[in-house]
Amino acid sequence: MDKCQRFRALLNSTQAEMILEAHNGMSAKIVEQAGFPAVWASGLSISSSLGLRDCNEASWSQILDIAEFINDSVDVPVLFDGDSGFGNFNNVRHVVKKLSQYGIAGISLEDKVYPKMNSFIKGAHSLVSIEEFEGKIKAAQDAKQNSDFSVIARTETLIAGLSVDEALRRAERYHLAGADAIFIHSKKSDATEILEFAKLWEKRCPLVVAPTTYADIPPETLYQAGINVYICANHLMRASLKAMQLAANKIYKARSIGHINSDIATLSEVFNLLDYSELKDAEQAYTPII
Ligand code: SPV
Ligand code: MG
Repeated sequence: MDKCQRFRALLNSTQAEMILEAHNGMSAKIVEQAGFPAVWASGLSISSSLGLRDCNEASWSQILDIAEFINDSVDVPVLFDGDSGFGNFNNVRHVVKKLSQYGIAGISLEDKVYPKMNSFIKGAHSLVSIEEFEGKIKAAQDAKQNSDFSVIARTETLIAGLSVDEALRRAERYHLAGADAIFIHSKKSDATEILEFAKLWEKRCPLVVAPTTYADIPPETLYQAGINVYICANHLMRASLKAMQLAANKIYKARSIGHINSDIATLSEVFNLLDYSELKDAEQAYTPII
């Protein structure tokens, strides 16, 4: 099965599949080695690691370059966070064509205006019309170069402060427009509105969530409610931020790197992760002995 087919199988899995964020090739390898079945190429995490804010400050091609590194680093499928599509339907089809040429397994597109703002930033989160977003879903489906590439429609209805009924109305239209799954997002600290949505959705198609703010809910409870994919959306970026701050402060304070080794990865660990031994083998195979 290729990566697109494997991701499709995850969407239809008989358990809640947890997938974890990566923001570069190294973090993607860490996700894969930990055992996760897929990588979430998070817009927030990629932007943050570039030193930029999650409001389309980075261009679509800068984000795509990173996604290509992520995808090349792992054998597991990558789900790309396509924000609101980086413009109109035409930008969507351009991006989807590139993603599917790279072998990326799918895109999540959200129904917010462009430029978008991260869902957890207080303030207005304006949605585009249902008709405009239906056009983006259709454009994505028509542009994909692999028939198993997944197009996930993410509704930000609840983020925008609207009702579960409105979220269902939008999700139903997106489903009919050809979305392979619905990503329902919430910023509440409990899962009540997500569970209500899932119950009323009645498994019309797979559901995806990112329970960043209602993190205590067990994946099994979500699965029982009809949710198939559980995205841990930003946790390696946040782990690295803390680890890097601790190391930087410790080194600065001590004016020395002598005592920091037990807090950080060894160089051997770096070389193992990046498989330097393969290069040695390749050298032997490809370098002529003169
Ligand atoms: C991301 O990881 O960029 C997401 C998820 O879109 S969230 O930040 O929760 O909106
Ligand atoms: Mg995002």
